Formats: sequence, C-alpha cells, structure tokens
Amino acid sequence: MTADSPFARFVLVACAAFAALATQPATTAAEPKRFFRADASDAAPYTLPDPLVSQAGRKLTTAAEWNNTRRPEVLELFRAHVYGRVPATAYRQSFTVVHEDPRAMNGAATLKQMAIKIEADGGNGKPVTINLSLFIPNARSGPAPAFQLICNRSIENIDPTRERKSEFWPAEEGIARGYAMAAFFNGDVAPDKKDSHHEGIHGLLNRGTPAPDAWGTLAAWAWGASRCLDYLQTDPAIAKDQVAVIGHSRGGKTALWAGAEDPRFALVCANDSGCGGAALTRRKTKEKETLPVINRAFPHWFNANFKTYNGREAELPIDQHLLVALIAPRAVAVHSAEQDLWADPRGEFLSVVHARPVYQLFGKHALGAVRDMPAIDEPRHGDGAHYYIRDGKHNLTLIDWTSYWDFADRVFGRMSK
Ligand code: GTR
Repeated sequence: MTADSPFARFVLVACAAFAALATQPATTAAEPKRFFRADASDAAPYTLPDPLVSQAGRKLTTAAEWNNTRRPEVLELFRAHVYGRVPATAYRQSFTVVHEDPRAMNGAATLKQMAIKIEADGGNGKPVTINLSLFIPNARSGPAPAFQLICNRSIENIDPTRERKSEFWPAEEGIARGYAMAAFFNGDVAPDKKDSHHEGIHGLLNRGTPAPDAWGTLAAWAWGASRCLDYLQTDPAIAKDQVAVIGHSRGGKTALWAGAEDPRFALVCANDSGCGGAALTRRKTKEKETLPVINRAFPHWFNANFKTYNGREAELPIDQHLLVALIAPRAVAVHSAEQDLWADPRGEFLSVVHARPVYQLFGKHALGAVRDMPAIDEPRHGDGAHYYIRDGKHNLTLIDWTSYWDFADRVFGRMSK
C-alpha cells in the first residue's frame, strides 16, 4: 500500500474523522447527583440541648446574652464534662528561629522553622518544645492569611525540607493559593497514649493527681495549637486576624476545641472529626463510633468525667452542635467522607445545622434552614459555616484542602484575588 493509494486515503480520512469526533465536547447527559444514603437512625428520637436556653432555663435572644452568659456557660460545660481544664500552673514560653530560608520552594516561599519552648515557672519539670514549620508566600502585597495544621500523623507528612510531600499538608499548593502554611506535630505537645499524664505538657504543668475535670490529650494538643498561634500573632508576615486552624480526625476534634477555647482562630476546619468532634453524640447509628467505644479505646483523649456518660449520653448537658456554636460568629468548616461511616457524616452535618440559632444571633445564616445534606462532592459554602462531603474514605486530601481554601477565600474577602 502506498501513501496515495485509495485505501491509504480512506485510512487517513477515517483517522481524521475519528480524531475530530474525539475532540468534540461530550454531549452525554450530566451524571445524576449522588447523595449520602438516608439512614433510619434519624428516626431514633433524641433531644438536643437548646443552644438558646441556659442551664437555669432562661431563654436568650441577643448576641450579647450569648457572649456574656450562655457562651461562657457552654464553654465551662465542655471543660467540665468533655475535654477538661487547662491547669493554672504558670509557664514561660520563648520563640527561636531554628532555620530560615527566604528562597524555599524555588523562591515561592520563605520557610521559618520555629522552636516554641515552654518552661514551667520556677524551672520545675522537663521543658516542652513545639516545632512549628511555617511557609510564607513571597508573592504577597501584605500580611498573608494562614492555615495551621495540627498534624496527628507521622512527621514525614509535614516535612519542612519538602523532600517528602503529602496531600495531608499540601504546602506548595497552599502557597500558590496565597496562604501561609504552618504545621506542628501533636506528639511534640503530648504523646498519643494512655496513662501519659506524666509526659509532655501534662508532665510539665500538671500538679498532683489529675482531677476528674483535668485536661485530656485533645485539650493538650489544642493548647499547643494556641501556643503556635501565639507565635503567628507576632510574625509581621502573617495576618493576625486571618489564621485558620485545621485538623483531621483526632486532629479535627482538636481543631474544634482549639477554636472554642481560643477566639483568635478566625476559621476552624474539622476534617472527618467524628465522635468527640463534629458528630452529634446523641445520634446513634450501627456503624458509627459511640461514646463508650471512644472512651474505652482512647481514655486519655477526654477528661475522667466524660467516661461517666457512657450509655447515658442523653444526660450530657451539651452535645456537639454546641461545640460548633462556640465558634460563632467566626467561621467553621466541617468535612466528611462518604465511606467514613465511623465518623458519622450526617451527625457531623447536623451539628453545623443545629448551631445555626447562635449564628443567627450574629446575623449569619450558617448553612441555612435546610436539613438535607448537599450532594456528594458539592461543597456548600454557607454564611459563616461550610459543609462538604467528599467521595471516598477517611482522609485529608488535596480535594479537602481546596474546598477549605475556597471557603477561606470567601471568609477572608479574597474572592477577587
Ligand atoms: C479512630 C478513632 C476516631 C478517629 C481516628 C483518627 O481510631 O476511633 O475517633 O479519631 O481514629 O484519628 O484517625
């Protein structure tokens, strides 16, 4: 066969036609939306504490009443019954630049590796050093907004050398979006293990036998997140009032509690945070982690009082929608994963929904009045609150981060940038 034979011409024409077809825009109908499957558990009745009724039964109607009376009461209830109280022991902290590289990430960012050293006043106990890695975008016109990750996975995930990269902390992508990217390893603050109240920050600041309301490990990590924020507040390259705290799973529970305890966090991102995080405790499903199960597996995460509610969840004076409400009127973002039934996606969504009355006191609509979850992979950017259920498994992925950055762009007024 020669190139100009009739057969060869037919083959060429056929190939060209096929190529033309292949480059046509697809004309097939759009994929139908997928929704998280309804589950029967919603039929099981549970009654949530009313965010707008105080313990004494008084109805509140204004933001000032929330701020001055009900919010302090709810915060206290979470300290007393769930996460525990930070000891009053005085401490000193210092910030040291361990390493600085103004041309990190091929010149896109400045890297600062900070050592945040905590010592008890009087010099008692072993000091604790929290290592904070911080990349700041070099292309910026003023102080940069920041995302601070509570890393509950191995430190390879937050490698400041960037030899190892992980979607768990996509620092390059964050920098490209204009966000400073900070991260610390939770184990620097306190080890993730049972009976560890003599170690880490517990060992340094606890005095005597821990009381039933003494801080658990989640509260210690949240406290550590605030110490990192102390540093960020001093760095002129960071926009003080635009720092988001983000965590996944046990780190997501921690991020919520950090945002509740520390109003300097402007945005809280709780990824697949589940039981003891965004998921409603009173809501029960066959698949989800329950209070007795988490208390048995991770007794060190919460205070001792929390264990007394095993099997009597309805008697808790709070539920997790009130944890979300403690963040109001600041912004909150909750993510779930479709296959992560252990974390109870619907329970995570409903916490945000039921925090709405508090957002409304501040003139914010949160997710709106809708109780239907958005479709899978369709983020709902509300007014002060955001929810997203991603296709796939329990994880913090670049897709999650992208959705958090999209919401943060709205919250921080960066939409036109
Ligand atoms: C699970 C635990 C969850 C969640 C998760 C994680 O084993 O039951 O509450 O926190 O660990 O942190 O990855």
